[in-house]
Amino acid sequence: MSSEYAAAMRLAEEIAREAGELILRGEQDRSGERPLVESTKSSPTDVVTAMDRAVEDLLRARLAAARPGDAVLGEEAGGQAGRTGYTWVLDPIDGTVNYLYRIPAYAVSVALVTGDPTVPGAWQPVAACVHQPATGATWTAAQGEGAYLGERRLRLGPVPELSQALVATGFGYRKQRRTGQARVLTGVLPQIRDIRRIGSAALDLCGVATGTVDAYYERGVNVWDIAAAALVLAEAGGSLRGLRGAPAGPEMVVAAGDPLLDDLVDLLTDLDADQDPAAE
Ligand code: LIP
Repeated sequence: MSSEYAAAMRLAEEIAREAGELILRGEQDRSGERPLVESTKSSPTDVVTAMDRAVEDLLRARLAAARPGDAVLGEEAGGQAGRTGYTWVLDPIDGTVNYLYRIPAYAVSVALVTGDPTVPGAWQPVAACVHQPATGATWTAAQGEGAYLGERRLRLGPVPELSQALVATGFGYRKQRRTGQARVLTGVLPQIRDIRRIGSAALDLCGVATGTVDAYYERGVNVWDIAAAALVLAEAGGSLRGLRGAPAGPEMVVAAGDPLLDDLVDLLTDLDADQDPAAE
């Protein structure tokens, strides 16, 4: 690979791996103690650790040095304007609760996108890295140049029918949202092989690209959770969609290979999975 996007992918991988080393050094320094929770966001269980902030600071510093004109949008520090038309979309630790509980299913997610990443359907990832520090697993992709897990080129295998599909999903942090998600889950579970709740949207989407799950859906994820893994999945032959013709976004993300994607979208549409219950 020699394109500008391939160079950006290599930069994304370099800084994601450096961020992973920072996280693992912190793990060693803590020797079994839980990370420090600095604050919460949408609910008392939606935590931000000191390491979330330190990792995003590191990613931003490296990007400012390497590509000073690009914009940045990060989960913890928000948006920073640029002048190149490109935006780096960062989730310093996707799967923060897993990180807090020392469950290895968390990842550093770094994506370069064109367009406006704050508007669903108005952005396109062109370079990406999802790095899982606890295992070393590293997914990379560049637009039009394929998706990789390490050196292994990823291509979706045969796609099962819905009743045979292993489906990943996740749940939000607010009680009202979770009540609705539980309702939807009771409608989905009898129609599929089984559910997996891994706790990181980025790893869920990379799991679809890798074949460790067949599909993923979730209501309420943010662009930084999915931007990098969306390119990995697309370059592996899968795709993401919302419901009722909408693009993937906070209302709903559904991801799989065809025709399973169509069948899961239809099931979730019938279940009104993009709706929350009325507030109590
Ligand atoms: C997480 C998502 C996951 C979702 C969790 C959480 P975070 O992102 O990746 O899919 O189910 O509730 O939102 O908060 O760890 O960056």
